Amino acid sequence: MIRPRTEQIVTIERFILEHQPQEAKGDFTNLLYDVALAAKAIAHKTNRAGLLDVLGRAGGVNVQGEDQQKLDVYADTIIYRLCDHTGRLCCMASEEQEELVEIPPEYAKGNYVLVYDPLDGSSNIDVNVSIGTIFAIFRCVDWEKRGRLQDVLQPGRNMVAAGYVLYGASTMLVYTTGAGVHGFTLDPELGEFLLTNDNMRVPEPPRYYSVNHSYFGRWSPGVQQYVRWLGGRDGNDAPLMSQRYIGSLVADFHRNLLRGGVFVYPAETNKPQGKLRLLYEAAPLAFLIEEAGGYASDGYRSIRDIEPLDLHQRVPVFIGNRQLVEKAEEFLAQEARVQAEMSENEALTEEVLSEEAL
Ligand code: AHM
Ligand code: MG
Repeated sequence: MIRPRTEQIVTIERFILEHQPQEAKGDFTNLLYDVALAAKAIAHKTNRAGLLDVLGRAGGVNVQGEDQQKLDVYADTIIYRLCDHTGRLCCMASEEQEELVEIPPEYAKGNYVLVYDPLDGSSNIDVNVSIGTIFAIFRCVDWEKRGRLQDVLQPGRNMVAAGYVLYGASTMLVYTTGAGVHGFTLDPELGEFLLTNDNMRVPEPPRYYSVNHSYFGRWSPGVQQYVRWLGGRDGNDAPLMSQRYIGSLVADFHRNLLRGGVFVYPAETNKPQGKLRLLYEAAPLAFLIEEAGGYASDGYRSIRDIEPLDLHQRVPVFIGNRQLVEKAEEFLAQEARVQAEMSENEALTEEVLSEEAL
């Protein structure tokens, strides 16, 4: 096997160290290593999922009312265990845990906060389709009273780092600390993440749009029109794109980041806030896409500006190349204008009718 010369090999440790802010004390850098270590442990387990008989349901149901898979439980536990006693964090929040994840008081000494979706796309585990971990780091809001819910319920704009791990044909860790987006691939022989994608930018022209078309009938007219536009069926100013949807957010996002495109999970009649979670899924990916030159919106405003009110809050998501996401905002603004006009007309008609009845 031909290996690059040693001086060309950049490990994730070396990269993080060389790119840490000058004032960094090391806690933040080490926290990223901890996450990378958890990612290796999860990758090891997912690669052997069938062999180790860890497939199938664990029997529990998570706070979203969905069945938990054994690997979800493993991923959730390993991230907690690798990060709870290091003294770098004051609390955590996980998509798999209903409440704020507290850290034993003797270790809750750090000023950082970790939020994570331990294993996203878990319904794909049984069918051997790529899955992922999503994470983000905040600073606590008040050093004196750190470890409270307020530390977690911060807008994505306050994140100091965000990233994901994709367990696919190879395992990749992609992260940002606000200075570009960088991707590392796990070398299984070395057991180390090596820099493979430095300073990733979402390319133009975009190649793919990703949406679950089977929900078409549950979308608002504005979203329906937008998705028709994406597919070139409404107007002729959309870039020529293919439709691709894996149903694993990290995998769909990663492909679109590399090839250009937009991922859409809008509000539906039966899910008014869509499906994806603001804290563990949408906001971290929004940070990454902005750092890569793209944009993420709930259809009306940047996802990074939304203040979470609840740990498990959901949000409609439009994320990808900026002009494609801004086009969604245009369609939804137009829809809002039409609705406002209709309600105004209805009010006028009612007024006229009631005057006539007098
Ligand atoms: P999960 O957090 O329960 O794994 O669900 C999130 C997943 C995302 O990875 C994916 O984008 C979405 O659900 C797919 O949902 P759907 O099957 O409704 O299209
Ligand atoms: Mg998830």
